[in-house]
Amino acid sequence: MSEAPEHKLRRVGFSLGSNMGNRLALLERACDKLAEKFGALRLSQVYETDPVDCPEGSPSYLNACVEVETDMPAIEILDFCLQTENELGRVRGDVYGTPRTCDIDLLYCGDEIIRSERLTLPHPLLTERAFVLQPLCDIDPMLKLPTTDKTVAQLLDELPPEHSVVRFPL
Ligand code: PH2
Ligand code: MG
Ligand code: MG
Repeated sequence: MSEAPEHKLRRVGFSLGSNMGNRLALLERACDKLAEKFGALRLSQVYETDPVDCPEGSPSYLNACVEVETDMPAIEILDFCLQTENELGRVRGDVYGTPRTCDIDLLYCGDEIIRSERLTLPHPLLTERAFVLQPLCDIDPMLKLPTTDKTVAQLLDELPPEHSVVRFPL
């Protein structure tokens, strides 16, 4: 009998973003909380990025990606992300893309494909966003998501250079 997916150790990726408050400190705190929960992290570089699909005049973001290994069910990981965002002072606005202290998006859980009311995996916008693909390439440029034959490096290469993503010196 095959193991239930929730009992399998698999690679789980997150996108971190902040465009309000002390952005770098907030990303660091998010990483600390992820490390506390999941143990060793694979960390990308940090990038300063143009806001994409955000209200006019939104401040620029700092973005990064993190990968962990865990057997935790995806929906519990999602709940952990939301709880951590709250702990980091996130207040949800009614308008998409309002400035936030910290956004923690679950990007992928191994080969799981999920389309439920609360969660879509892999993250539906991942393949269109340089602010996610660029840091993912730091972690593993050869990574392939279960819904595409292309590596994240290929996907990034094929994106039009619409939005600036610049390495943020630490
Ligand atoms: N997050 C969004 C919308 N737009 N743009 C950038 N550059 N970085 C983000 O993290 C981001 C965004 C929704 O969560
Ligand atoms: Mg997001
Ligand atoms: Mg989010």
